Amino acid sequence: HTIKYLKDYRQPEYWIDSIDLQFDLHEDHALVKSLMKIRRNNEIADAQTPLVFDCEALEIVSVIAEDMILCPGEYGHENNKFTLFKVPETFTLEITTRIKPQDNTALSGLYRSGGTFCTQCEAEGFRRITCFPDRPDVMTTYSCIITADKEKYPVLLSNGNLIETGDLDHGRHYAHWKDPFKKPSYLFALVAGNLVCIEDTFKTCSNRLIDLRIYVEPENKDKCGHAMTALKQAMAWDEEKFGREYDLDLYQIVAVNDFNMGAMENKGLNVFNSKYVLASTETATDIDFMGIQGVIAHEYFHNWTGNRVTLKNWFQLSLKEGLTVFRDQEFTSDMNSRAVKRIADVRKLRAGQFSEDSGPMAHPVRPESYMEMNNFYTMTVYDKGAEVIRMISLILGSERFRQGMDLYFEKFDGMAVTTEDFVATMEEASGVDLGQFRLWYSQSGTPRVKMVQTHDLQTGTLTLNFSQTTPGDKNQKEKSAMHIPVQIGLLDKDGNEINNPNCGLFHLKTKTDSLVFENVPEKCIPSIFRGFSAPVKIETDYSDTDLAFLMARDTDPFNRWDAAQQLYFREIDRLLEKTQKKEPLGGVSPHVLAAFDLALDGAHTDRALGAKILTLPDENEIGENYENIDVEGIHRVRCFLKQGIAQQVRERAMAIINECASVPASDISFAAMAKRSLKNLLIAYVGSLDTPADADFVFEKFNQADSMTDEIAALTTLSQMTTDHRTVALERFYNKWKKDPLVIDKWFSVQAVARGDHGAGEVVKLSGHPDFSLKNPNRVRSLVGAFTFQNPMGFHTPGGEGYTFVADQIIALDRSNPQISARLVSGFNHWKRYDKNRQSRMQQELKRIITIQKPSRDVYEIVSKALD
Ligand code: DPP
Ligand code: ZN
Repeated sequence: HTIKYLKDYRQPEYWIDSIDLQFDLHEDHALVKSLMKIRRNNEIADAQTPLVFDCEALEIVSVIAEDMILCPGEYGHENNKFTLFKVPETFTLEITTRIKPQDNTALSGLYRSGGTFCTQCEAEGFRRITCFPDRPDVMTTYSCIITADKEKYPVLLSNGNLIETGDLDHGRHYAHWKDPFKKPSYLFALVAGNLVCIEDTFKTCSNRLIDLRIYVEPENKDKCGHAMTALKQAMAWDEEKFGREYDLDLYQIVAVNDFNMGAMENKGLNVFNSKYVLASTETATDIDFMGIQGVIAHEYFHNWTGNRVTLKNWFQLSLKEGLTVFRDQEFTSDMNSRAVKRIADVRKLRAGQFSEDSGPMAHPVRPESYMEMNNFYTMTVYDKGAEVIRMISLILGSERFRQGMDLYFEKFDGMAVTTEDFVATMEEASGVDLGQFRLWYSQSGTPRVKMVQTHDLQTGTLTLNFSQTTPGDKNQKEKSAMHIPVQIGLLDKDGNEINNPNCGLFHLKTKTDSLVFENVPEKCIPSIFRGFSAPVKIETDYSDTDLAFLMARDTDPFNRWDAAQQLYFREIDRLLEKTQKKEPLGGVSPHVLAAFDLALDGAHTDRALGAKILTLPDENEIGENYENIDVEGIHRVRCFLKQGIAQQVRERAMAIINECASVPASDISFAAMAKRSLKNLLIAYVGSLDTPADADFVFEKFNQADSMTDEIAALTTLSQMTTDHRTVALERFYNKWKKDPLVIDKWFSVQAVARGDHGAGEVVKLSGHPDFSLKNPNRVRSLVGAFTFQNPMGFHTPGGEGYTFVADQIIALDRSNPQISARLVSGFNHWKRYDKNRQSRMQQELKRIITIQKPSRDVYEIVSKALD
């Protein structure tokens, strides 16, 4: 397996000015005819330069160059490359290939999902359809004719505009599509199936009427309304916030059940995992509704950040993904609650990206090398990439950031560019120097920032002493100091903001630096990294009292939540030390209980934020604080803390649960969602006490539930209890929903994450359930993925049964779908952070995985890095 390096990037040797594709779809194969107009790139190629295209898993049927039929000896076809040894400066080339979509279990290229043909070409799937320079800097005009059986596949779709349709002999028909915009091959798409659509229109800022269509299987027609609403919101938002108008006259979305990713932004024809389209309040949770709104918007925003301006090479992936995640985060913030969105994103970043940054797959936001590109659709590229854009917008200010974005679109529309082009444009538009800031793209690892205060009350001088370090890793042994934006405010003893000229944005650029505030004669509390102004690990000298004060009084809602987290972490750390010393745990500290109580008061005014503040960090988030992870200790201590709190607040919790009970299931306004989230959180606290009366109470909530949000929340709580209601509820839920695959995914997940202390037996048994299948990525994620990543006690069962189970699934999956298999492997990435027994068992499984016959490149890359 070869490694590709950014430093080796060269321009393509041949350009493809246009490609006319024709697909003949049949039950056991598809014929793909591709007619290309080819032009030598004289900047780097000459008459001696062979033409080399990518091709994979396809049979070449015929090759015609300039009307001349070539024999197999006149072109090369080996090692996934198609070669013409000598070609003229410009010529036409027609290649016909035969592929087997029906056998394509990797779900990359052209494949079948149920009765529907669909494509996924990002990153390198187009080469599994036809021979082509399958790289994002080759931008081409596409047309596409699809022919298929009319009865089985009445709907035939591709990118761009529909030119013509008609009937053919033998019950077949065709559709001819043409995309006026040049695009890289990864944005090509085709769909053929028996689908129905819901339709709507959107009037753009220049009064153009756009047709909007969402295609689904007939039984799902009544579940698309929310996705359509989200699409129209996203279109209006992008006009208002970024001045971006949609360009084609038609925008199509297709939902399919079998999909490796969340969704795909193909030009004018997004293909979606049905999980991010289909929703009704009976079948989808509030989190699902939010997820749909966010992903629909994300793919829509790609039309400008990704499609109109695309990537020079895959190392630049964050150019479109970091930027588009930033855009979808801003959209969600504007549509709902900025603070709540920020908290959710930071939790994800800390638990997922920080852990990636400290493991064997650590890489910069702009990676320097990869073996398999699909392994680099990571939280570092996406979420840390979005943080980098957020910091740029903070440093520039929103007005100059917008000017920078305008200039970016103006300069690079229709081009394939780099993250460096982006940063340079931001500098050009704003006059701000981002020289040192560029390290965020090239240096891996999470910086640690320490803040220590010295306050001289006599002179009224408050000094904040900052220091930063980033631990070395394989990418860079020594790390340079980063440009870290620190958003700062000062609070007086009553929680009022102190006006001081040094409040606001502080630029930490050196290893150590101090910020001095004058005229602060009284005790005050600094609030730093407001809104999580930089993706760093923060250490402070706050006392528990300071944290409780910030949790109650900070005017920055994110920092109120973060102070609560720090308070919980400290309490957990204290308890963890006790369990490790085998001392009795005693009780929960009174100041933590008092702080929780106070937050419960606050939850009356902002329920959504209240629910976040009252949520304990999960076991992964806690583990991330320790170099050596004590699986049982963390589990035990967290349960202890949760129960301690529950005992204390039981009565008040019951009152709030009742108060929030009245919201109608059909109401999916943010306020209604907030009520449900607070109520269900408190039900979970009560359930953690696990008495028979609590079990009856939660079971009653389960039976009364009229929305999926409430139903799954009660089921989740029950599934962690010892009551017999657990089995009854799980069975009842299954029988009620067995026809709806997205709901059955939830049923698998609930059980996959519960009762890790019972070992891995339940999940092994579930993998034998008739509804479990390795063929459907959502199902694999819902059982095996949830178990691996969200059930530390189960996955890390000391006897190793969890490891063996997951490794077995990885090995089986690697034969059919390497992308999904490789995702699961990363569950073993942190093996060196566990005790000796677990280390050796995990290492053993990694070795077993890599010694199977021909592991995929995807799995090989992750495992070899983990074992290194
Ligand atoms: N479909 C994936 C995304 O939108 C990859 N482009 O992030
Ligand atoms: Zn994306």
